[in-house]
Amino acid sequence: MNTFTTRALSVCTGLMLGLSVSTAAWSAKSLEDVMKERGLTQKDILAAAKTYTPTGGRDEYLAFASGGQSGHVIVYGIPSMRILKYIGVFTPEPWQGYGFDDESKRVLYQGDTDGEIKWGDTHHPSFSETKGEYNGKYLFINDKANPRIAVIDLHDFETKQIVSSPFYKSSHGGAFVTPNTDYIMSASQYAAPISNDFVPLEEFNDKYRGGVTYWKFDMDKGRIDEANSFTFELPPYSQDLSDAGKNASDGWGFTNSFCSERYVGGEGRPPFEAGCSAKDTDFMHVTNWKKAAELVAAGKVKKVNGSYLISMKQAVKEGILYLIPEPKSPHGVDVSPDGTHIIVAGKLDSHAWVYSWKKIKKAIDSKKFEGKDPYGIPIIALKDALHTQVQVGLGPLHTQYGGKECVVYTSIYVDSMVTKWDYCKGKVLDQIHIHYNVGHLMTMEGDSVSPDGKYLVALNKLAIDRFNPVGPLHPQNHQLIDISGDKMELLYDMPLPLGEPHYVVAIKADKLKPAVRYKSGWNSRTNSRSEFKTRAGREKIVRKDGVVHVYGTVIRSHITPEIIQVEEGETVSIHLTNLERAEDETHGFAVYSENVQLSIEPGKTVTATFKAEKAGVFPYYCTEFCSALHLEMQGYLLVTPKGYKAKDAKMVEGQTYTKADYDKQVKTNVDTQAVIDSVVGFITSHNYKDFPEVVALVEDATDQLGFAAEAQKKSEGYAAKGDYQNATLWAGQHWQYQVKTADMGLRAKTFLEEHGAVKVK
Ligand code: K7E
Ligand code: CUA
Repeated sequence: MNTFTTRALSVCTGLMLGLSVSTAAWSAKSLEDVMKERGLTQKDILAAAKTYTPTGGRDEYLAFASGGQSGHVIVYGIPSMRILKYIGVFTPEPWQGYGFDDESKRVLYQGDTDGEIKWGDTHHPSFSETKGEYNGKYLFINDKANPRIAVIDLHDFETKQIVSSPFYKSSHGGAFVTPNTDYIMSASQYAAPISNDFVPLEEFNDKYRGGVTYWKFDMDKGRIDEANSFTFELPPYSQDLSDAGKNASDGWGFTNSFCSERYVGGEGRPPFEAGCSAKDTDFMHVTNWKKAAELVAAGKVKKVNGSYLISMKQAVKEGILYLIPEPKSPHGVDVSPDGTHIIVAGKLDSHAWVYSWKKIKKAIDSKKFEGKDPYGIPIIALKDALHTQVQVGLGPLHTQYGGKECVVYTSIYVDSMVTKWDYCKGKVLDQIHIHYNVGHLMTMEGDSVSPDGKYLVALNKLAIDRFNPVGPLHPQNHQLIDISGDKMELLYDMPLPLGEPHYVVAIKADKLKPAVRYKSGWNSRTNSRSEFKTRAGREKIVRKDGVVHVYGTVIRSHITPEIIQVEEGETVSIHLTNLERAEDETHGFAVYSENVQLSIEPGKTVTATFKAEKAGVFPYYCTEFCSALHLEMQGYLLVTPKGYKAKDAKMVEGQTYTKADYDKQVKTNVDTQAVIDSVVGFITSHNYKDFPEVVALVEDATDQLGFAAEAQKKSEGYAAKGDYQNATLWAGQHWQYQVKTADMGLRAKTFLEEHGAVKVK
């Protein structure tokens, strides 16, 4: 057997052999044996069967969870609960090169007013919607620590934009979208001066403010339009969560608050927690965004800090801002799919309060108010807004709508429970204990106008004893619950060790159409052709405006150029284009001591710019095990001392080659070509053109074969001149290209075999 087939066999079939051995050992045991051995009950087996996803299987839903303190978004499948991706949003994420390449740094530091903020506290993800249905195009998420909203494109699961509020110093009540994603709501949290100046606490009532921003979203561009966004100035009441009205209540927004006492603790006064929970009720803010948008369009709203700000006075005058009492220290505010009801639960009240939009609207239309708050905002009386109050448990937080009419699920923090109840009739239907202290909870497509129900995920703050101990900081626990029947059934515990997941949203997986590659030379962050796009054979090093621009490429298994020489003190800008088209053929790029880590997915062009401060030798390499000769995907950045003169000496090679070596390599190449020919024969005799994945592989293989031909020509040229050193090396390179061709060819062949390709004439 020749060298190639031996290697190919060891690489390709080793895995399969291993698998069949273990399958045999596994099947020798019966299900009963395994249950006994592992102490599993029938119920466990049923739960396993409902969640287990065999190899190659897909999930019905994809969930996008906030990564809390990590500043990331975590993507996982439901019901398998397998984690699929961490998306870097407000925090660098090295695997994606996010915050390491120039292109993504520009996104990460967008909207960063005070230097380089490298983290965020992500809370609430939400999908873009069309007519209230998730459309699978974009995901938004807020940063509570810094008042920011990020836009993630679901075409490639990358963060594309970050905007920052010019008014707030924190923001919790975002991101919540209006039914056609005209706007993304984001409310402030901790009251603060609207300016960036120091304002003493004595002026809290007069100068500290809250607010709710409606960020204008342009669905075609996939970007927030800051210039046409606007903010309602609100009292310093610690605005909390929000939700946008839908259907019946479309055009309106609802925002909670939790310290309408306007209390400030410290300096010998009782703490915030005492003063902020003194009153029996707080205020729900009701804002009319449609009318506000008209005022903005009509030029009737002034700009403050460069952005439209609707003062409370103007909002009251225009009749677009109201308050309604709500249960003490509320948390979630959730609008029903038909928009007719709004549910608010107070953390310090065991009841969930159900409001009727019809009643609220009637009070607004008939100007029936019980009074005004200190800022002149009309207050609608509770009795004129309330539908019912239901005792759901101690410490209710958030509510999600299920697939059945009037049925909702509320997280009960103190009791560590989920309560299923009927908000139309006002009665509890079922309760389930969870582990432990649930925050948000989520049903499938639960925020849309037509929730699927089916599964519910409880996002538990404390895992305590659920998992193997890993030190004082425990993972958080996402618990999957089957809600398809009358009784809720716990299916699975998933530890999440990345940060506190405040909220998660799940979409039907088939609504997402993610790309497998970029157009060649693509800047993914701006979604346009990169000015640094480089083609094979056109690699170059150009010095311009004091910067050494390296236009390079990566392809299995080399980086071009392999040597970059600069002088100490020069700024180096390395632009790399991945020439691959095959699915999942990403290359990485790291340089010793320079904090460079790029992720170069097929087609992408990315840049790393840094100053070569010190003279020295800096190896660089590909960080993805992309091919058999991945380790050889390397090079040197040589930083010469100032004024360095190259010595007049030749490189001495570590190995010398003879005609015998050359002949041996040529023989191997001939054998390998025979393997390639047989694979090509298989592919072309099948309907491979019907499989885009295979077409991409064939294109890449053809490229590699083209390179192989060039290498062969060089090798033969040197051989003709009797230079067997270079002839052997180029023959070896010829073989490398052949191996990569064969590697892709075999992958294509396997794909065709596994996907029912048929023979063609
Ligand atoms: Cu309840 Cu930020 Cu929505 Cu945490 S939040 S739980
Ligand atoms: Cu490319 Cu390893």
